[in-house]
Amino acid sequence: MTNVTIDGERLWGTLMETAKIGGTAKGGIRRLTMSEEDKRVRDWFKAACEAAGCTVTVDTIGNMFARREGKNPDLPPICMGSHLDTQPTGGKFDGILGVLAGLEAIRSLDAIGYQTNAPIEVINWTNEEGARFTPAMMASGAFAGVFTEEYILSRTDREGTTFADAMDAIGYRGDTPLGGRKLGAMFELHIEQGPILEAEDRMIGVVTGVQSIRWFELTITGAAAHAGATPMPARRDALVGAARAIEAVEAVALAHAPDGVGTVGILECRPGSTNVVPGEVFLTIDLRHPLDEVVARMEEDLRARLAEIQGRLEFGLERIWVSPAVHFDPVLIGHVREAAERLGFRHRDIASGAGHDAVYTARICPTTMVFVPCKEGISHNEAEESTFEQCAAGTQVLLNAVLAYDAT
Ligand code: HGY
Ligand code: MN
Ligand code: MN
Ligand code: MN
Repeated sequence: MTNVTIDGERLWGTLMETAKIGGTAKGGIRRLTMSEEDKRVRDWFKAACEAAGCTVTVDTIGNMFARREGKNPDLPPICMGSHLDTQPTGGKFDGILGVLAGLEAIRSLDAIGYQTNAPIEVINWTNEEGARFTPAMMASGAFAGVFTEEYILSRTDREGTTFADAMDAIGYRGDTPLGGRKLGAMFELHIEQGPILEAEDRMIGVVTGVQSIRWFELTITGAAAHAGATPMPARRDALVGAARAIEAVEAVALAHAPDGVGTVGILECRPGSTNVVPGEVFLTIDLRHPLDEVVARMEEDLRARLAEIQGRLEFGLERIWVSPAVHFDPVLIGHVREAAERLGFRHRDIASGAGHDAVYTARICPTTMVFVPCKEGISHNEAEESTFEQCAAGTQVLLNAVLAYDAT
């Protein structure tokens, strides 16, 4: 198999250039899906891929596919990719590295005129983060047939804007039908978003799978009342109920330690006035564990604890997303491990705490991931950092694993 060497400088240049699109004062990125910033980075990605000789198509929910033909057009494409959307206070690497590593791989192949057997596709999956529209990873999920197109188009953000309207506002509703076509394989490069690789001084994570995830929305209804004239025993204070619910989420996670995690990420207190006892609170809950059956037990535990604390309040708990644990393809995992080995990078097998689009592509084609470290495991934070060496190493392993698979 020919060695194709990636150009770390060129890769790093694309990371730093795109980091300016939606760049924040603290050095992070705010690029919510289907925002003006998302449009600009999508335009950048399309132009860069077309300049590299790819044809770029967009499907009906905005997923972008940059295709480089191989010797045999009948073979299903070997894909690389991830997501260009970010959290509200996201970092420069989460998702973006996986997409730009795919572009760098294409550019490196072009530089020596290497033609793969199978076509190569670099994918930008819409709305991996689930920050503006829930759930997360919903567009790769729809491509894999888990969510319908109607469901995706109808999702609304906290301002009430539908996904369809937001997508039309930036002109990224494509005409390529959603899904329904075979992918040959998917390799996703991503930062670990946790501390293990850095702590063990390892350059590469050979990712074996992704843990189980459940998302909930909880609406707590009490009674708005006057902060001065309402005696304490007469109150139905929804925010006090929310405080107890948040404690319950933490207790559920700790009761399933060390791998159980629980997070309340959004809290909206209504009406939100200094001298009004809160009548209603909306909050979100994210429960995770490596095992599906344990996450199911965590949900039961949560429901029992909420029933105990609700008192004279109404608790409306709705489960809005279940993402079962996923195990990646052993053959592709082998190619990643082999590539890391041959390149002399310290590596280890690792399961992913974070969700990724690879979770859903694993349902429709052989899939795996490559991890590189990030500083102190910090992610979903503007301080997220990875290094030139780590990004270059991950991209070289990604390309070598793809070429090894293409040669089989
Ligand atoms: O939620 C996740 O794990 C992913 O970052 N969207
Ligand atoms: Mn990500
Ligand atoms: Mn993320
Ligand atoms: Mn992810």
